[in-house]
Amino acid sequence: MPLSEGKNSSSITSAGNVKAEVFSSSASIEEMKAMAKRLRRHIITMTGKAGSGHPGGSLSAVEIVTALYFKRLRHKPLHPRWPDRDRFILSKGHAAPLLYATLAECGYFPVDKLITLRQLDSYLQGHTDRTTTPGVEMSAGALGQGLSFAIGVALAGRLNSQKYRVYVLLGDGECDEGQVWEGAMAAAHFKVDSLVAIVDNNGQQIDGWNRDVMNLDPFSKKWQAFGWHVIEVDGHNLVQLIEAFDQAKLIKGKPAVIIAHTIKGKGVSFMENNPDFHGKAPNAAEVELALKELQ
Ligand SMILES: Cc1ncc(C[n+]2csc(CCOP(=O)(O)OP(=O)(O)O)c2C)c(N)n1
Repeated sequence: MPLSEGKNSSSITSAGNVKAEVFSSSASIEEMKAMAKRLRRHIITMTGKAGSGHPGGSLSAVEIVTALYFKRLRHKPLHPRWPDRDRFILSKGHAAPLLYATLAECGYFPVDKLITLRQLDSYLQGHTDRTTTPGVEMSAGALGQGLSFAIGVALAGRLNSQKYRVYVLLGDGECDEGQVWEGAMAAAHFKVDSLVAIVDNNGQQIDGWNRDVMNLDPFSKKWQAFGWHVIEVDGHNLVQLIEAFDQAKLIKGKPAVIIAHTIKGKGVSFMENNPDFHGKAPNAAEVELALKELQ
């Protein structure tokens, strides 16, 4: 069944098909591109309806999350706490609209819930809450903590002889936080090779360009110096992302980081590289324009 409009319509989702519980990886690149566009439309609609939220850093990470959830992550949308699932940890918790859209498309909860983003009593709050939202692994929003959390989850898997892999998505601005580098040191020290960090390297943070706020360069060399295997990709290229996940799996005795070069606001012309849309929702006219571009 091709990816098509409709509730939980992914060809790879198991929603509505209890026999195929483990997500398969049969989606084609074309199907995944269509899904990426669909996720972008959700992000625009959700934040527009809420009148608040973080579209820029959600849009930049769409392909990263698509490649994981629809190709490489082993998970069961109908059984969110399946003990052997691969873990996806969203450390940059403000990109919650992207994660919610993805989880809904996978079948963790109905797609029509997405428009309840940030409403009182909704389980789709502005930042993630693992106690209320099916499929969310970590309550996040305070930046800098996800890598440490992910190391703990990976080490627990090792202690329990479980085979799951742990993926954690960080923002590049988030890497200004000292705790990220404490985590980086610990992961290498403990040889956490079931761990993959992905940095959404869109070059911007809340107040503008990283190079003006707090320069991170030489970014790749920093990770190498901390003992990580570094892979750099075009973060909007699904093929490169999938290959990077596969390469990371082969690395033994050290953690891997994928530095994904992306564009903040990707896919919507007036949002691209525009820090105004870091934490500002599109108004009604902007929603209309954006959705037209994303047809
Ligand atoms: C500990 C902490 N300090 C400050 C903030 C406020 N804040 C929210 S998003 C953000 C910028 C993050 O930049 P980046 O990680 O690059 O995210 P992206 O550009 O991908 O959205 C900041 C400073 C926060 N959420 N947590």
